[in-house]
Amino acid sequence: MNIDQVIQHFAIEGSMANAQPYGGGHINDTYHVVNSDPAAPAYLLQKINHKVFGQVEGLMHNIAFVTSHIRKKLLSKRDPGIHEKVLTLIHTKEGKWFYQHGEEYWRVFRFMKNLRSYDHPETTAQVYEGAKAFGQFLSDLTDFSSDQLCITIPRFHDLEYRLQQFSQALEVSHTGRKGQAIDQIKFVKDTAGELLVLQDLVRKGRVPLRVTHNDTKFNNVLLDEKDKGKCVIDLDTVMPGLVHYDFGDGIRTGSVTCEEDEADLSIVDVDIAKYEAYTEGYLDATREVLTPSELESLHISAPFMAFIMGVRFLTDYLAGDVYYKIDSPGHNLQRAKCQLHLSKVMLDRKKEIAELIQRHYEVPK
Ligand code: ADP
Ligand code: GN1
Ligand code: MG
Repeated sequence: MNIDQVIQHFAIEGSMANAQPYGGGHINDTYHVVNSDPAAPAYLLQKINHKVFGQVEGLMHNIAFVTSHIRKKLLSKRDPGIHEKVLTLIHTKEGKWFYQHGEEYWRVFRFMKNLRSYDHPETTAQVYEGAKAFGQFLSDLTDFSSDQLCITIPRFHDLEYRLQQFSQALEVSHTGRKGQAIDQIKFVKDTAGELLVLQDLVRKGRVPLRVTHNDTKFNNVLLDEKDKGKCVIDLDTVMPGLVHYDFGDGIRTGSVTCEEDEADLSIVDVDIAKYEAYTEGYLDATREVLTPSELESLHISAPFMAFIMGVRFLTDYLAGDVYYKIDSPGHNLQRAKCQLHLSKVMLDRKKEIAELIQRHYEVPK
């Protein structure tokens, strides 16, 4: 179905002039819809990846619940910037949150024209602001009951489960692909134990399950022209989870020296100034709600997220590129090499990083 036909099913103001592919997400297809009426809003149209998200109805209810919860908070504070601080879903002319045509599922948001995201933030001020917005998102959802949420991807950041998928992919993988990934396969096997500690903390009840975003890639927060953090977007994976997932994925993508798929591993590193800015921003919005055990274990977050992403990219490479969108046949392997290397770099610097984080949550005596 073409975009012109799809958009006509939604209750938009004005009419569509044109639509361009937008953003660099690995899962859904996104389009920027320009309005023929210059006084009417632009829109963001997305085709939801139904192979990845089996329960579209539940997923869309999650987004509607979460955005309405945040909107109510902003209204109660009489926040004047409300339209830029939470996503606005546009319903279909039949009053549904998505339009289904056969196996295609579509949704529309209002496009926030004065805001933008950064795949790779340029300044520590941007990092601080993005982190604070992600932290505020977590704080705003502390009183949101997770019973209302549909689990859109079960065991999403469960490392034991991701390692099982990795082992299964190894069994069925082409010898050629396995041969290309010998070093990464060994690294995953040798390092997994160190990162499974996070799962142990959950099992022992040391850290609580919260309502988390679970995909806090830095380009999932919008900043304004003055680089003020405004709106957290991409809410498909809001589910019960650990603060470590959100804190860690922001660092993995916003406080590093390279892109997610950097081929030159010699330049893959953490940018310590940005790491510190992220920590400061995130804690400025969450310090009041996080428990001592969460704070003390935050330093494991970023290597954990880099590692689990590395495992997932490697699994997809071994399985024949069935999950993520790719630009070339070796793309998932290149992403895996970069993310696994990043997790190693961060584990090698763990003492320095733990001290840095501690400085930001400890109250001076
Ligand atoms: P994906 O799942 O493809 O990552 P996103 O929902 O993150 O999709 O959208 C892709 C990009 O589009 C984002 O990184 C952001 O730059 C931009 N974007 C998303 N929603 C909006 C919005 N409501 N207003 C303005 N820009 C948006
Ligand atoms: C996917 O859709 P996008 O690009 O925001 C993935 C995330 C990964 C990310 C890696 C549903 O997110 O878990 O962190 O790629 N989303 C899903 O870039 O698997
Ligand atoms: Mg996104």
